[in-house]
This record gives sequence, C-alpha cells and structure tokens, in this order.
Amino acid sequence: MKHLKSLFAVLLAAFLSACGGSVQKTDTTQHTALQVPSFSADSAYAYVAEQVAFGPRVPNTPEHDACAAYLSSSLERMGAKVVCQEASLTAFDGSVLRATNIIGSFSPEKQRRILLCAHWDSRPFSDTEADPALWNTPIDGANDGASGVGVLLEIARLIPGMNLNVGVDIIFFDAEDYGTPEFYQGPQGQDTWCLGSQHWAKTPHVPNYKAEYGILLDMVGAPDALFTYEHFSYQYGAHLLEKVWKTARDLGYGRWFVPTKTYPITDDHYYINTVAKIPCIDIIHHNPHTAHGFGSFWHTQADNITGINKATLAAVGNTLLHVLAGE
Ligand code: AHN
Ligand code: ZN
Repeated sequence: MKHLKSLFAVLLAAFLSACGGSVQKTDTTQHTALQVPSFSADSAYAYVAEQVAFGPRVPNTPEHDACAAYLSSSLERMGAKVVCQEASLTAFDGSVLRATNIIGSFSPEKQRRILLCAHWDSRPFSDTEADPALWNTPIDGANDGASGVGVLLEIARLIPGMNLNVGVDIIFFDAEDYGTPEFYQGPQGQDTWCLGSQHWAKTPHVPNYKAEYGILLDMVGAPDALFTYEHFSYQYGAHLLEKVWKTARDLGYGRWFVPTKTYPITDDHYYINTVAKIPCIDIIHHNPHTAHGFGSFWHTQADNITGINKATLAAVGNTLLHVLAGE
C-alpha cells in the first residue's frame, strides 16, 4: 500500500509536469494566484540569433530593411496589430537615415496600457575598440540592440495566452545607436542618439498616445549584466523601479537586479519621459569597472552572439511577465 501510494505520487508529479510544463504557479507568499507562463530562454535566444544572422542592422542598408520585415511579420504572427512608423531622420554628420519604428499592439481597445521597448538597430561603428582600423566597422549588436528585442519577442509570443488586464504596446525603436562617434572631429551636435524614439515621442503612432508607464530594455544579454537604478529612471519612475526590482528579487534574480542608484544615461527612455511624458525606466547593463560604465563589449566587435547568456534573458523576461500579470 505504501509503495502503491508513492508510485501514485510519482505518476501524478510526472503527469503534472508534462501537462503543466509551460505554466508555473507563483509562490504562495503572493496574495493573488497568478498564472504566469514561463519564459523560454531558448526561444528568446533564437530571436536574438535570428536578428544577428541578418548582419549589422545599420540604417540605409539592405540587412537593416530585411530585419525590419522580419520583426514586423513576427509581431503580426504573434497576434499584435502592427504599425511601421517610417521617418527620415538626420544623423550627427548630416546624413539622412531612413528609419522605421516598429510598433506591435496587443488588445488595442484596452484603455490601460503598458509600453515595453528596445532599440532594434545596431551601431555602424566600433568606436571603443583600441585599434582605429576597426572604428568604422559596424557591430553585430547581439547585446546592444538584439537582446532587448529578443526578450520582447518572446514576451509577445506569450501575451495572447495571458489574459492580461492591460493592453501592451511593444515598440522597437530604430536609429538609437547612430550617435556621434568618439573619433568624430566635426561639429558636435545635440541629441544625436535615440533618433527613432525622439521622433516617436514627438509624433506617436497614435495621436495623444498614453501608457501608464514604460519599460525599456537595453543590453540585457550578458552573463554578468548588472541592472541598477539608473538616474533618469529613478527621477521619473522610482515607484516602478522598486516594483520591478522587488519582483525580480522575489523570483530569485537578485544577482542581476541590484537596487543601487547610478548616474544618468541618455537612452530612449529619456525622451519618452521628457517629451512623451510617459514615466519610463531603463533596464540597462551597468558595469562599474569600465570607463564608460557599460559592459566591456560595448561598441566593440565583441558584442556578438557568443556574449549572450540565456539565464540573463530569462531573468529579465520572467520578471517582465510577472510585472505584467500583476497589473
Ligand atoms: C550614450 O552613450 C549617450 N548613451 C548610451 C545609449 C546607448 C548606446 N545604449 C546603447 N547604445
Ligand atoms: Zn550602443
């Protein structure tokens, strides 16, 4: 009898794990019994690799245009209503970039909305390389660009099964990483980074677009990524930062999400806060040991697929899924 009972328990456990493999109950310390699907790190990694396989996604190149088509069709396949916002944007050197912000909306009829975003372009320069011969070589941007988009594509895949109380808009911003290179000798312009988000913040895809808040992902793929309370995120969204970092810690991701305040970074979220007036935080890799404060791969040839870690993608993705489910 005792043996029969334990056999039954084993069979039951096997049955539950086979049938409930993609659904994970949150721990009982939370008051709401949320059903949150589990984020597939393999799937997110594949989305990163697929972007990188196009080659560098530098505006005005065929690789860039091919990736735009891949991103918009992916969002559509996942059930989003997709808008491609095209614009001609002027770069630091006066060149004109044909840029496309790609917006995927889930439950567009819902009033309460959350904005999730990342940039999808990759940098045309490797200007932090020691060797000047490499400065004009574009980067793969596996981390700087593709990692955030890969996490958001996996979230997009899962949203239709989640029965959320909020609508979600996922925006892939273009022309974030075309900012003035360190070696540039010409006149120094203002606001040369984040051209796609600056355009969207001034001219959103829906007139008077509002979201309750936004979360930007930037460089969320390195094994040793540290996510801290970046200054502008804290200034405009301290409460949201605390909620997201607490969610991460409760899920066991405290090794990545560290609640210490760090200096300001001009990233896409800056314009979403100051121009679109939507409180938006930045989950961005901070490294206190480099001169520029980012990972050592930053704007170098080392920013390729070998620097992408599935566990980091999962930490960020599962945290976002739990935040969304809690709204
Ligand atoms: C500046 O370096 C001014 N901003 C960093 C924004 C960035 C570049 N994020 C990724 N690449
Ligand atoms: Zn960059």
